Amino acid sequence: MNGPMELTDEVRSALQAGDPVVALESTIITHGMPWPQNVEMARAVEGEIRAYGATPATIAVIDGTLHVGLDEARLEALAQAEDVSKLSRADLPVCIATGGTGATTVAATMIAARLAGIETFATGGIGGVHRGAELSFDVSADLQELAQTHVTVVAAGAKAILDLPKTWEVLETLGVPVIAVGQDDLPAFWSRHSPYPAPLRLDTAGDIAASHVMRGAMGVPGGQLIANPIPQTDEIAADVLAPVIEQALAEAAAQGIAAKSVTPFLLARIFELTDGASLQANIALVLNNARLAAGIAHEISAIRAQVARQA
Ligand code: PSU
Ligand code: MN
Repeated sequence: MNGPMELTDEVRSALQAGDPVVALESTIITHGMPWPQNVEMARAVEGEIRAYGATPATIAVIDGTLHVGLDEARLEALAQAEDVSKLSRADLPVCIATGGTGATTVAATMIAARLAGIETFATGGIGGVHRGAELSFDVSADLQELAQTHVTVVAAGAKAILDLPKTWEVLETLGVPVIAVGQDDLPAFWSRHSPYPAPLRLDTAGDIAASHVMRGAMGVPGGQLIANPIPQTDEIAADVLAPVIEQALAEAAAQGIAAKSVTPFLLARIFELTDGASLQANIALVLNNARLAAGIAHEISAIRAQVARQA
């Protein structure tokens, strides 16, 4: 893809050299966190990836160009802008074709990463099956994307505002490997633990990278969801958050919040109701995911380099 896609110089040269690159989404910046914590988080995450010797590539559409890697001015403008569209798989080509500006969700970021040749992506939490989906049919396009697009996504699980057991069931049906890191149960975003056993467990970046490469080599479509628990010192216990989530959900229902607005509304209300504690935890878990993603990107690069030497 040429023309409407633009890589920063550092991202292009890293990819050409086969060096590790980590994709980052932008909906978490525009719709997931308030200003100015959103831009501080975005800078800190990029810094963390650089500290681990990888190149960050934050992805967004600006005036019809799909940017893979954002310079400081573009990052800040996007973080401050109001009324930026939230772009998922359905919206991304339309936005580019019509010269629009928008932030990419997990699904759209995966598509852009694959187009650019980036295999590893770090975020906070993926979208999933919303509570009450049996009536609303609200299931995030992130799940379908994981089934189709060969990118390994590092998240702290699915966001705990969702119906987690239904989210895990759908991913199982779609054949998406859901891999907990270092523990036998799945993490629950703001909390390390949940009652749900992990379908798969891997403990090292090397094993996660090898599984990613094997999936591709076998021609099995789709990516991997790496469920990386929030660090213990940063977590909020699930029983503390449960009533807060219930209240936010009740308010969303009473106000008729629907479709794309549900997730941003719930995250913003939970931040308010916890006096910012959930935001601090959210930032901490994204940083933690960025570190692991950098490690996985290193391991994938090492495997690719070894394969190239043998060929
Ligand atoms: N992770 C976060 N905060 C967020 C998101 C992820 O810590 O706001 C975003 C991602 O872009 C994800 C989206 O794709 O929330 C899910 O939105 P929906 O439920 O409408 O599919
Ligand atoms: Mn939705």
